[in-house]
Amino acid sequence: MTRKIILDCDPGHDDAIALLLAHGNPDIDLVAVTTVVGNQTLEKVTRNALSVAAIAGITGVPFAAGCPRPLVRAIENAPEIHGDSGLDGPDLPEPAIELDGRHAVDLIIDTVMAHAPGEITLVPTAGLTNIALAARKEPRIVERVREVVLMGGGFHEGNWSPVAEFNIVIDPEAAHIVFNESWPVTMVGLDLTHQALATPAVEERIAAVGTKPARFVLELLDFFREAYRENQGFEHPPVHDPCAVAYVIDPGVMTVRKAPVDIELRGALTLGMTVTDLRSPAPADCHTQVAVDLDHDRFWGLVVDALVRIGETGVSTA
Ligand SMILES: [Ca+2]
Repeated sequence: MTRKIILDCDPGHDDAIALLLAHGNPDIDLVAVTTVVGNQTLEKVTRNALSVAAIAGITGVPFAAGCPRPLVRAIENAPEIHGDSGLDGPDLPEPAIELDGRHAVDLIIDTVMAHAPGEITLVPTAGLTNIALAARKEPRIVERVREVVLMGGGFHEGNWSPVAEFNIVIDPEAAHIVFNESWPVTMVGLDLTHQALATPAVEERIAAVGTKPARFVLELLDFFREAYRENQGFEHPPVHDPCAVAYVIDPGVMTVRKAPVDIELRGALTLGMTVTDLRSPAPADCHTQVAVDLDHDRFWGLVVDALVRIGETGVSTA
């Protein structure tokens, strides 16, 4: 059975790869793409999303722009990691599709409410501003969404502070809302995504696909590698966001563990920490789980397979 997802993103090098994976995988039905301020301004990440759609040949899927700033905090972007454009490295084509006229929050609500309960999975790979506002504006989506599989946080690792991850710490109040709603949440955090390294062997597999979208991914990874070497001491870049999509496609690609997670909003040193209670056993009403170990080969196999299926001109979704 195909899984219908809404990808809420801030492209972003790894968001771009997540979008390609979602589009190219036959078990995913990408029903909407929404953007939110994060890696760069809303204007830049939205344009990037449309450019990636042009590269992947995505048509017939609504794209909508969402929140231009976090709920409470000032805007924080990540030019160190993603460059001035938010997607530095490759030449980006002109968008070939128009934005949906709706606000992303309304597109999320409309899409969830138009489908049967349990049909739509939310896959946020950015700050949680849009998702939090959608839950507040139309609380009935919380019961209706099948699950939320998000890239963000970490139970032992941080990147934007010693204990906090970027997507969570840029809008911790939004994350607090999302983690405290009753829907099932899978946190695909840094403990997992720091295993999703684009090694030279991975790049060889992608290069062997030999298409324009595959070369686009290699150009993204070239920039990403340098950014992660300079800023975070990685030899090969961790490619976070497609991990969340991969879990929806094939839960066997990673191990997960049930554990309560809450968001620190007041810590002097720990703002935005995804505080995870790993004491056993998890309470019976626990609705959150955290990703632990990645099957690296299986994960990259999914990405390569999606690129093969996309080919030169993209998979038609119209
Ligand atoms: Ca992202």
